[in-house]
Amino acid sequence: MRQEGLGNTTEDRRASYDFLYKVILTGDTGVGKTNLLSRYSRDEFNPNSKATIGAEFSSRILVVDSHRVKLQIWDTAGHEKYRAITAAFYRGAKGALLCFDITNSTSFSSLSGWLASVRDNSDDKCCIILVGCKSDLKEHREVSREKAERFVKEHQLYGYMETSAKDSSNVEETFQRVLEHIYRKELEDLQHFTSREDDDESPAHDDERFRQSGSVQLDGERNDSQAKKSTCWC
Ligand SMILES: Nc1nc2c(ncn2[C@@H]2O[C@H](COP(=O)(O)OP(=O)(O)OP(=O)(O)O)[C@@H](O)[C@H]2O)c(=O)[nH]1
Ligand SMILES: [Mg+2]
Repeated sequence: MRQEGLGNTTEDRRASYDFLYKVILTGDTGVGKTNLLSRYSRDEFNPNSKATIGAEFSSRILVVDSHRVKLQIWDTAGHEKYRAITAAFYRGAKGALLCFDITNSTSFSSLSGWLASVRDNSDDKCCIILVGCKSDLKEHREVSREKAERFVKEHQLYGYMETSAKDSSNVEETFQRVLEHIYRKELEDLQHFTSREDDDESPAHDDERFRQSGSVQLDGERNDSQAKKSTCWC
């Protein structure tokens, strides 16, 4: 990961970022959300993880173009009893990983409910990606890739990825796809906003960084020292 010299001390550099995007993980209990996040943020897998209570978050900073982008990722509890409160954590989310377990068809059947809740409570332009977890257990598969892809099309989601927190397959790639999409959308919105300002002969927007940006290049590699974890008990 490229380290930018934005601060004077290591602590400053860790704390500083240009953009902050909130991303949420949602889906039935036991599908693997917590392990997906712990694999991504700390490169850890726990075969005996306990059900999440309320919500927890981890952060990771990546460099996109020359900008430091902080992903604040909220892992919400899938258990029915937390349903009402977890929806509150969706507020302001620019990205959502809608998770199910490929070995559990019930978790796939629940997706419509989770999706409705995300759409009701998150940012209007929230990028929602469908994630089939536990891809290392293909021999126990209950949900086909085709079925998942049909769901994506039908509900106009951003895409479908199959991941394994156990063997790390596609974990990095899934978060990168979401980050890339959010960043592009934000860029388009800002360009639209600045071009409208130019049309109005208003003073130029002072954020030239966006106008100079071209394609999205993700230089971010895992940097465990930057992964933070917090818990929110509800
Ligand atoms: N084989 C395999 N097991 C996994 C994988 N991801 C999670 N698990 C296991 O599935 C169980 C549940 O995983 P969690 O990550 O705690 O599930 P969760 O979605 O966070 O569940 P809640 O917190 O209750 O919503 C644990 O025993 C994990 O070890 C995976 O990719 N492969
Ligand atoms: Mg959990």
